[in-house]
Amino acid sequence: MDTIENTLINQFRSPAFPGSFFISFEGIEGAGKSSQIVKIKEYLEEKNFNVIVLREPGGTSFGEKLRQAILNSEKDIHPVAEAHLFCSARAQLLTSVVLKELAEPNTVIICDRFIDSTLAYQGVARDLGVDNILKMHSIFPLNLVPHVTFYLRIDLETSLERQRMRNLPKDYFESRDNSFHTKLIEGYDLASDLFKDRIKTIDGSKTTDEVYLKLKSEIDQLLFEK
Ligand code: T5A
Repeated sequence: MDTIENTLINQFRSPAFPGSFFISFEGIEGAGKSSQIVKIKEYLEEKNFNVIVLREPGGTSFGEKLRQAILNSEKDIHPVAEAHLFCSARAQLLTSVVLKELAEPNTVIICDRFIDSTLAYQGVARDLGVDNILKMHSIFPLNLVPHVTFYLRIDLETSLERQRMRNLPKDYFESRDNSFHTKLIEGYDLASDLFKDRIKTIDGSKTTDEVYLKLKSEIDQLLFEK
């Protein structure tokens, strides 16, 4: 169907560097992204890839400053300002790191969060609308998306339980109420539906080892079986 989202989605593409891959991990707080990224990095290094792990917002000194400004903010930031801050950090990361590193052969960039976080957090949970977030990403370099995205899906109870166990102070987004986090899951489900070919949904509520095995098999298909 020719919806506004479909028209906008046609503008997105993955960077074209044969032999190098750009992978992102997504999910709500406590989904297990950072834990799995450590293991996948090790696995890919054993396979002789040059692996670079980045996080969003961050990965450049400019992006890290924006990260501090957003996540430590004690006052509400207007959602439009929030979305533009994340896009600014992303544009900088794409041009000054991602595109340069992917030009090197045999490189895998693993990014902890990317465009789908903005779709879920600002587009849906902060009510800006998915089509507005897609429009913001419709020009270069923001129209570049990963080759594959692993969405580690957990429910709200699992997220809250893992945060309780970790017992760390809550940041700008973690301190929001349960309805915000429920909308995040809706946002991620919507993004997965819009970008069916790119986003692979993995059950993040399984044990760390079970999630890792599933990811490894998806990565083997992407990198070694084509
Ligand atoms: N944001 C970001 C936006 O709003 N818009 C955007 O465009 C972008 C890019 C970033 C924040 O910014 C927002 C989203 C975020 O709120 P962050 O610090 O990067 O902040 O936050 P998170 O990515 O959410 O970090 P977390 O550490 O909370 O989540 P992870 O990385 O998914 O989870 P992880 O691996 O650290 O695990 C959490 C805990 O659970 C345990 C771990 O041991 C750990 O204690 N765990 C498991 N326990 C049982 N079974 C498993 N399978 C487990 N996997 C992990």
